[in-house]
Amino acid sequence: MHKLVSDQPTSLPRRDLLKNSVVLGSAALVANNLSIPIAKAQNQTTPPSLQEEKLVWSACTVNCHSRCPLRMHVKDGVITYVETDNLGEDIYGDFHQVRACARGRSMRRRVYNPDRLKYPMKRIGKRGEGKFKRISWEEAFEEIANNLKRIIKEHGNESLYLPFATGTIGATVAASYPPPRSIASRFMNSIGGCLGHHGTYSYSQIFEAMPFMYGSNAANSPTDIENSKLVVYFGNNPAETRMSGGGVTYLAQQAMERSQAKMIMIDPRYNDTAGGREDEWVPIRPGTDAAFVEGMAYVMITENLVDQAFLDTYCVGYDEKTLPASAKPNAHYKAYILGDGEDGIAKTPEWAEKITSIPKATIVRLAREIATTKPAYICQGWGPQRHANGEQTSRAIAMLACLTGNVGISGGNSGSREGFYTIPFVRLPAMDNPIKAKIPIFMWTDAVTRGTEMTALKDGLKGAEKLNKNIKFILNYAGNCIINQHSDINRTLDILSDESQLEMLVVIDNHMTSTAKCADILLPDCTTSEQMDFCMDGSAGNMGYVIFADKAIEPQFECKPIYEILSGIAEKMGAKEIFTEGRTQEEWLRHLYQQTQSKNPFFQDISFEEFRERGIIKQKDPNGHMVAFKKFREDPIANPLTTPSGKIEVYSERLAKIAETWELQEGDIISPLPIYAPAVEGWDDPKRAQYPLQLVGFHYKSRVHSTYGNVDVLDQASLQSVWINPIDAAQRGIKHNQMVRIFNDRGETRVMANVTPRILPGVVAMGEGAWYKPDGQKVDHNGSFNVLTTQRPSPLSKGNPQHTNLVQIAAVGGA
Ligand SMILES: Nc1nc2c(c(=O)[nH]1)N[C@H]1C(S)=C(S)[C@@H](COP(=O)(O)OP(=O)(O)OC[C@H]3O[C@@H](n4cnc5c(=O)[nH]c(N)nc54)[C@H](O)[C@@H]3O)O[C@H]1N2
Ligand SMILES: Nc1nc2c(c(=O)[nH]1)N[C@H]1C(S)=C(S)[C@@H](COP(=O)(O)OP(=O)(O)OC[C@H]3O[C@@H](n4cnc5c(=O)[nH]c(N)nc54)[C@H](O)[C@@H]3O)O[C@H]1N2
Ligand code: SF4
Ligand SMILES: [Mo]
Repeated sequence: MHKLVSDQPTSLPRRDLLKNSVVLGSAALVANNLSIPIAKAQNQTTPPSLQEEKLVWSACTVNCHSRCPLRMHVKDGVITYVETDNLGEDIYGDFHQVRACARGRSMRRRVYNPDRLKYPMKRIGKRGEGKFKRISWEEAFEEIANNLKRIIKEHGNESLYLPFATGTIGATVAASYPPPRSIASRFMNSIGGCLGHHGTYSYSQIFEAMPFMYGSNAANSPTDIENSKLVVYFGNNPAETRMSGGGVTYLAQQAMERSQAKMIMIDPRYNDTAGGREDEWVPIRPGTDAAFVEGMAYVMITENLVDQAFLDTYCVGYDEKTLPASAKPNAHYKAYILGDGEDGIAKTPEWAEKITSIPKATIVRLAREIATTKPAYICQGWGPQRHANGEQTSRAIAMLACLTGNVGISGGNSGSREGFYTIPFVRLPAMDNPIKAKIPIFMWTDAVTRGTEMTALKDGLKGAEKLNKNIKFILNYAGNCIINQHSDINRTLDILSDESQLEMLVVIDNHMTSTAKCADILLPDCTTSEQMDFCMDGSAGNMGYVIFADKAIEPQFECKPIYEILSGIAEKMGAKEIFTEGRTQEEWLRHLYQQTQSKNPFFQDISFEEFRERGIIKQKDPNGHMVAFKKFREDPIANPLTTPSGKIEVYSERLAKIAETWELQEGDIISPLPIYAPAVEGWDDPKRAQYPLQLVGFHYKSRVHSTYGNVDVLDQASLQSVWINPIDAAQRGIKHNQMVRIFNDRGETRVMANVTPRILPGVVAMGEGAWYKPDGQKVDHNGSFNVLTTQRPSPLSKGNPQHTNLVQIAAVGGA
């Protein structure tokens, strides 16, 4: 008989538990959590009570763009205490310690969490209801393989899909992303391939746009700030998004101390990176950075402050001298700024003030300061680009680096996000995907409902002119982008509820997430602590590192490592040999390490066992600080960029062609110039009459997206809230800490108001990633962001514009 499991035990009173706890990360906290069942270690021969405490190197492999070593104290098969890197110096730049943040240090609470999935399960009620019955692994493998075989027969491999899923991005064998090296891709490729995707949820807009200008996204490393006189950050918040000891925030801070560089922070929010360390905070309306740059460009041009020699030598299309022949007369940047271009509008500081809300006197003053303080590290986070007009914004910010000649020099920067060095290491080969069609990663819901209508010119398909099939099968390993992290949760739930469209959703996770609740088959994976792996791509500016993430404890409950799970399905599909090549997980690790040793002399003297013992290996970039486009700057003829002209394309002929040939939706703007474009649902959208507040998101210190979102102590350390200016709050009768409703046509969420002058009036902000907790009436009660976001993609990359939203806010119980 199958045991009925209606949902997992998610109802531990987390806030009550905290009454007994004081210190974040202290061992005492475990005692308070004893109500959480801890599975007894399997395969043990020594009675647990006789075991000595052991110390095992493990890692936090989530997608925060850091990677951190964790040193697990293990007793009686249970992790009792978590420490971090204790090797190397406490001095910046000298192989400093890579210290985990509070999230990684709370790993026990993720491993021993009441939301932990325990057994393979099969959906019983309707899809999304969260009702499951327990099944055996054998039944799970059979069920998945039989459906896969049927769907491949009926619809072909092009109807299979792997969504964006970054839960174990730092792992090596267990890596969930990116496709060229993820284990899920290897599985799909071993059974004939699947529909591909391009772009990411992180940086679709900027990564698509910048290559049109520079040929790449390269940037100087943050350590190079020690050679800068000025740091100009556009929507960059390393204090929250690059928090760890290996992360950028520490390096940038130390570098600024060395060079005594001033820091200007441009952000609608007074973010934590400003946090008292900034010289100036410039609050700006979301989506209008390009207009700010243009107002400054006007001042620089009219006051003769631009670096004309740089623009003449290295750029195409700044003025008439270098404008490509195919362009219309006066289609150059300078004419556009001075009002001699097609729109006839001079981009004066007065013009920019109306759009950005930055006072014109500030625009004039900052233009003079940025143009005359060199070198300047002009850098953008990915906040400004995660918008409906994000492609235009990201290039416009880079234009400031070109106007001031800061590209290709030490202490300067390209205007892109910080560059970093990683250690070359051989990864699990994912094999080739025979299916060449790729959808924009954000548009998977469209590919479920109208895939066969999607085309290259209308929907940004790559590798094919059109799709032959809608998506019918999704394998979601270590991702929450089906529900929590994808836009417009209510629309997605509607789409998934029609089981004739998406025929099967397999979810492999550690926890009962909102995505897991929609699974047809739900499989419990091991955490990083329960298996042996390498943790890759760690970087601290110009220092790279790799971590040996050893197995600290036995798999909990009936969990299996992903390698065994996918091997099990592959076996039923007759593809086990192709998938495993006859190796176990440990054999793969030894094999990959051996290959790395033969390619990278750095590892030759360190044996596998020594690496295991040592835990972390650090290496400095042999080239010192990374300086993007250095060779091009030194000799642009000998070292051209990879753009068609070999130069920086201020005017892009390729973009001009795209703008002419693509079928764009009304309101979508692609320009050959890096200039301001109004955003759909931006500050001047007529919809503001109904929904007057611009809502931006930010990546929050208490979570990594939704991961760690169910760890009680983290939740308490930084509560979920919506930031609202006292002026907007007073107009709505909202008090600090009061519960409010945030809503628009797509949905509603409820959360506490944080009434604070740290946000521009007319703008509200909320951390993304809080777990979706609906009440059955489609209202979320946990400040889960994506009930409010749209699935309409941005124009060029067809990326996620999740920071562009119009909403209204009202006090709960208020008028
Ligand atoms: N509104 C809004 N939405 C956003 C963003 C935003 O700014 N605003 N940001 C976007 C961005 S940049 C990103 S990168 C995406 C991130 O979206 P996702 O890639 O979905 O990231 P997470 O929410 O961290 O989900 C990771 C999942 O992996 C699971 N997991 C963690 N470790 C393991 C493991 O060892 N094994 C298995 N099987 N599962 C594991 C976690 O439990 C979690 O369910 O979100 C995007 N969504
Ligand atoms: N703690 C933590 N760290 C993380 C993550 C996490 O979830 N938690 N996620 C990781 C991942 S996958 C990613 S992709 C990165 C994300 O890194 P980012 O995309 O850079 O992070 P965000 O917080 O979305 O945006 C950075 C800042 O931009 C501001 N901003 C938003 N819109 C605008 C605008 O129009 N103009 C300007 N000037 N500023 C704007 C926001 O207020 C915010 O302070 O972070 C990584 N690091
Ligand atoms: S969440 Fe990021 S910074 Fe924190 S411990 Fe994990 S990898 Fe390190
Ligand atoms: Mo991301």
